[in-house]
Amino acid sequence: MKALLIVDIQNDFCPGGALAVPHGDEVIEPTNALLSEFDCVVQTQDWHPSDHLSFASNHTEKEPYETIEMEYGEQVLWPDHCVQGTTGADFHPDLKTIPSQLIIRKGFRKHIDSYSAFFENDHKTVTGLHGYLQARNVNEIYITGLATDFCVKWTALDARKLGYAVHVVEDAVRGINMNGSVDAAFDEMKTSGVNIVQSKQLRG
Ligand code: VGL
Ligand code: ZN
Repeated sequence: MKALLIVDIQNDFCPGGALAVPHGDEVIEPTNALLSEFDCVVQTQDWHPSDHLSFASNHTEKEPYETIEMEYGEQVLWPDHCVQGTTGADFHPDLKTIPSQLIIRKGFRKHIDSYSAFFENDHKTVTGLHGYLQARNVNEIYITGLATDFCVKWTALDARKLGYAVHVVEDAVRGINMNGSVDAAFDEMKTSGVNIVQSKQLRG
């Protein structure tokens, strides 16, 4: 059984948002077009408390995009984004969310960021998604959404580690791109066995 996993298509990651991914809204149309091809559709939602420690504003003398050491390793500091209950955290209004069967919220623990849909950034704390997918006999995952070089990449790598067949839909993802991080993300994903596909190949 295959699943479509739609990562973080939220206002704050789209143009005009607090952590806008360049051309982030371009992932919406190809994602919507794929919905009818899947019997299992899951979305993720970045969902931070306002005192989240991934926000530069919650550290003294730190600017967005600087890094700090957290207990689990290096952490990029971000502009405040996807704060629980705000419009920025809402899904983009053009994304068709009605077919989604499960919404996984992540990043809600103050002390730990969560890029992957499976594990938080300590690579230990689980989101529950793996249990859900196992219970539904999913063994193959197609990923769309934002951002290629953070949440999409970590979701794809963890899915491979957990044994899923993983496809990233290239025309339905966009990246933040810090120092070539989008190209590096595609390299890392391919090396781990992620298959790169185009949405038109999947539309029946
Ligand atoms: C993301 C940075 C911080 C993402 C989430 O969705 O890729 N990136 N929070
Ligand atoms: Zn975040």
